[in-house]
Amino acid sequence: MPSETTNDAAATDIAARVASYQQEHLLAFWDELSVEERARLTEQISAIDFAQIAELISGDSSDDDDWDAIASRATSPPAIRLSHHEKDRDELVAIEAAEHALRSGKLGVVLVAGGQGSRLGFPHPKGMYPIGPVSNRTLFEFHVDQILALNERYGVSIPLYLMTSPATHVETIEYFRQHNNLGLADDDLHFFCQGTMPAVDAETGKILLADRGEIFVNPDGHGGMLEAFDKSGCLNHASSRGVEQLFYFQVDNPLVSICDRRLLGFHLLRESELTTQVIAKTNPLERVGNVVLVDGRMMVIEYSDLPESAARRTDHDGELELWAGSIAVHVFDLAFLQRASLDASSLPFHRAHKAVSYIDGNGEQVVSTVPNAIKFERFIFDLMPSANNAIVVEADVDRVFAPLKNASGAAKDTPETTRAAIVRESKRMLEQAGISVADDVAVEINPRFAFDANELPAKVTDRAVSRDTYFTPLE
Ligand code: UD2
Repeated sequence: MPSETTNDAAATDIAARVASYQQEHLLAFWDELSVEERARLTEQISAIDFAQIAELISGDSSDDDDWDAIASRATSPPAIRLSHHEKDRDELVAIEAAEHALRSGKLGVVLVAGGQGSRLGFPHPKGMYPIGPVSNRTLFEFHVDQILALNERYGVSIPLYLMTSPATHVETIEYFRQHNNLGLADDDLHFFCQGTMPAVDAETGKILLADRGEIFVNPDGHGGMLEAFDKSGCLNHASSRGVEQLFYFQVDNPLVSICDRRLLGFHLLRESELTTQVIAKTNPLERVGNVVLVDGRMMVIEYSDLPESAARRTDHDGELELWAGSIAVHVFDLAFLQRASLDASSLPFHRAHKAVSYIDGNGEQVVSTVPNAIKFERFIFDLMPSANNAIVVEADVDRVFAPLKNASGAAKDTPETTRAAIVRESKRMLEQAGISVADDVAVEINPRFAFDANELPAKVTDRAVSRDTYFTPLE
């Protein structure tokens, strides 16, 4: 324990801070720590907002919400459906608006890549996972190739803001450095690291130690993007570059349609501050967030919180009433993000019960396989209720969503299912262009080769593809 006689003002200060929140155990091994370990622990403790943690442990949390009551008031959100009856006219106007915004350099892209991919069992940032069925391109390459293709098509340079976490930051930066930013100019690629939150013992509320001189922390959720984007200077950077809309997506989905023109177009036409791309759920209990309207505001009810009776409700046509499944693709109005980032309460913390191994009061490692701890996380979709004119735009799941979540062998969202979806979509494009593909042949199209099916006939000379082929521009 730091003593008064150490003359170390910082140490005395942290001792007082932990004591006033009954977290003295964090300094139980202080006397055994090296100078460096003490400095690191002091830094960690200084960064913790103990009052906030105390409030989160004891106080209200959005997880105490009465989901039965909320779900009973939930209806389907304002939406542009695929089967929209004014589809053609509206859509053309929307796409024109989107292309105008793209050409005018008003778009920026945020990629959240702070997760550790533990379910996938890949010991590197998930974006480095080689997923290309023929090319073996990584998830990061898939995303950057799309941005480069948009740049070429619209004569712009769209800035990419890439969110990492302390666990992925250094390796991600090194990966991009070693690969020449995958072709992006230095000023078009910005990394920012999300914050962390300490985990607490679920019974006692004591903050857990990962080691004798180290507090256990976890990334603060994809909602940490709001604070980190602002604090890192990226928000100002985007604004000073003239960015007005930000396209947001997750690293795990190689089929994502970056700056999707239909999505972006309706977002602009409806003057929405937050527009979410959704898929129509085929199963009421599907494991995706449900985008709903409650008391006039749009929000997400996670599948785990949605009571089964509400999930199964149908409308007069027999269709699921709460049909809109979130695939975590959003367009944010930048001015809305600026406004939200000034309000500390914009995003509540959620509590997740998880198994966390820790160091006990005797300095022994306790390995836990059952949920013994509470982790605190923010979710970016909690911005929805404060956004004006928020809408959802439906997309065809086969065209835009094939997330890589699990290791081979799992029932879904594995490397195999994701690769198969990429091949299916590439095949669809080729066949739409009048090019046939033999069964059991894998095809993959780099968007820099052909952005859509219309561009294929001029570039592919053979009308039939009979062996695995990666369509990519010649370097
Ligand atoms: C998320 C959504 C779910 C659905 C699905 C689509 C939540 C709670 N659920 O489920 O409704 O839309 O995605 O794929 O969001 N990430 C960070 N930092 C963090 C945590 C996550 O950057 O602290 C990133 C992570 O790298 C990944 C993404 O956020 O790209 C999703 O995280 P996840 O895999 O934990 O979300 P999941 O699949 O439970």
